[in-house]
Amino acid sequence: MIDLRSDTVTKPTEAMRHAMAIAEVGDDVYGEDPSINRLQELAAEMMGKEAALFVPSGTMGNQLAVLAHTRPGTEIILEADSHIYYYEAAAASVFAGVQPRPLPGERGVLSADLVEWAIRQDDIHLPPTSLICMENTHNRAGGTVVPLEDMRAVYQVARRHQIPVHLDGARIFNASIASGIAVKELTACTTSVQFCLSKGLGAPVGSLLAGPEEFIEKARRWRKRMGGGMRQAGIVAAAGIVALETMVDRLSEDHENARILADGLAGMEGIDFNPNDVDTNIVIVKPTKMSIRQLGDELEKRGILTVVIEPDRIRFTTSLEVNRTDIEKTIAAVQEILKT
Ligand code: TLP
Repeated sequence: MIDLRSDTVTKPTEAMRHAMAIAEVGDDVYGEDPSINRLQELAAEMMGKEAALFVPSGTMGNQLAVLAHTRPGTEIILEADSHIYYYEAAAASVFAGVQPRPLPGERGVLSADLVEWAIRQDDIHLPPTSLICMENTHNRAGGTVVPLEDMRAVYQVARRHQIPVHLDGARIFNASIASGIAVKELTACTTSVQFCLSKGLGAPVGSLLAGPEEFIEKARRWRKRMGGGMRQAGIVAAAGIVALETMVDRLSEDHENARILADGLAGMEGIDFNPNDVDTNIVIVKPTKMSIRQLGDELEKRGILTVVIEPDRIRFTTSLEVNRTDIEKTIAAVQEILKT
């Protein structure tokens, strides 16, 4: 199968499996797992933050951030297609008791003016704004890179109003590689950041939440409360260290493959999308000659897996699980399906 459903389908490399086999471990709830401690220090350093916390998933990382930054009855501003709003099963409302305030973005980019407009005045009727969230790269916008100047503008507004900013940086390394902007420059525009090891970086499990020391201590308490104290999880953290040390640069291969796929699909009659919207490893298209189900099913019959993300849009995601030949086969398959 050619698996283009997501970069979450990536499997650990041999080097990761070896590192896992020999990982030094301890009880992380006592802070005694050397592999987790090393991973957290490395992550904090790479993100330019005081501290970091290893968490089982990106969703948990984001939700611990919401929990640690806010209090019930407040409101969080986020982009209407962001993962925290769209794909986390209303967790922010369920656990943190906050009200989401989704704002429309342009290619996933929140306008600083709109954010400022949405910040609540001090009024007994209104929920105080307690957090602003951004996402880079932006998944549902098509893996788009949020430009540094837009992040800076939102951060300046947030600082003026003394509101913290959380970045869902599940694919922050994709954003950095594609834009040539250092991760630390991007994260300098946020109070906290969550990034995933288990996507294009290939590690089997885990994400990191990074931010100020005091915030991370609060998040650690929340992680325990949510049952996320993982004991000898150094076994998986070891793979995460390999991911951070050796897998970041290779993301450019995924971007090249997505570019080839986008260019290949762009000329086809029966496919509607703008290939210039493809910045990283995600290609989202809209078939115009057949239903999304038909296209997905026909691709699957030919051994190609994709994901339906809207009733009329399908997503192809490149990762280390697919190579150039797979991409060429995919382009040929779509061409053949559209002709019939
Ligand atoms: N995204 C997954 C699905 O949940 C949609 C995917 O296949 O793309 N932030 C962003 C921007 C993400 O794309 C994801 C995963 C997460 C957070 C959550 O990470 P996990 O799956 O580790 O909870």
